[in-house]
Amino acid sequence: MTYTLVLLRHGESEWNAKNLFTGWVDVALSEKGVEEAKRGGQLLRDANVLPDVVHTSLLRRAMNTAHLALDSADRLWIPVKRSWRLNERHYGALQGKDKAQTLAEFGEEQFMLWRRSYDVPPPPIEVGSEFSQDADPRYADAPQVLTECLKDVLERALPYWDAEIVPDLKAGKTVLVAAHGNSLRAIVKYLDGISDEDIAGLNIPTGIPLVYELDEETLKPVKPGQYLDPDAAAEAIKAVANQGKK
Ligand code: DG2
Repeated sequence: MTYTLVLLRHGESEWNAKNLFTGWVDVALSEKGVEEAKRGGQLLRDANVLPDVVHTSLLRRAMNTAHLALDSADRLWIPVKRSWRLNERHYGALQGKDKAQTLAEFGEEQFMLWRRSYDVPPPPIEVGSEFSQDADPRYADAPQVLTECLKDVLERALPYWDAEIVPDLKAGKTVLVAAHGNSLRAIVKYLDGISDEDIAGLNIPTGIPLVYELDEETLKPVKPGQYLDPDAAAEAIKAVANQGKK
């Protein structure tokens, strides 16, 4: 027997469209992102992959994507669990900065180190600055986070995986995780056992469900995760990889 896990990156956000580093800044979905989220739900419905529970972050682009996708799949009634542990990686002092300008200013090596290295965080954001979340009440129960690398994201996501997601999987529920480019990269790294070096090359497209069948004993994938629209996913992955270079 296997358990079914669906990973869904939110639809395009307004800041994805503007090519800005977002992190914990709580931006809305763009119009295109709303359509992507709805289509993600249709893909689930067409494939008859029907979530029984959804886990999402505290950021509206993921929460609204979950809502729109589940509405399209006629599963809006399922329980929703939210946690800051599924938030996007905190992008530190890069939050609010233009990706292309950052690339031009710091060069490709530093840009890619900040964006895709496993263990190099961007400089911390200044407390009290425009794009900082230090006074945001939704994080009252979280430690203060001023920047994160992917390793930090995995370390804060894993306790949530073990405590909240695994029990739902073991109860036989089809679990939807509606989250972000980097929080999902962390989960995929863990599930697929991707090395610290190779994870730099993994990008996740917006709005296309990625379906895993997990072994009931090991909770590891029995085969590679499948995007429900593989052609669209392949195109969108290239575009994410090239962000900044435009
Ligand atoms: C993006 C990811 O996060 O950016 O924070 O800018 O998935 O919430 O839109 P998301 C951001 P990259 O790491 O791909 O540059």
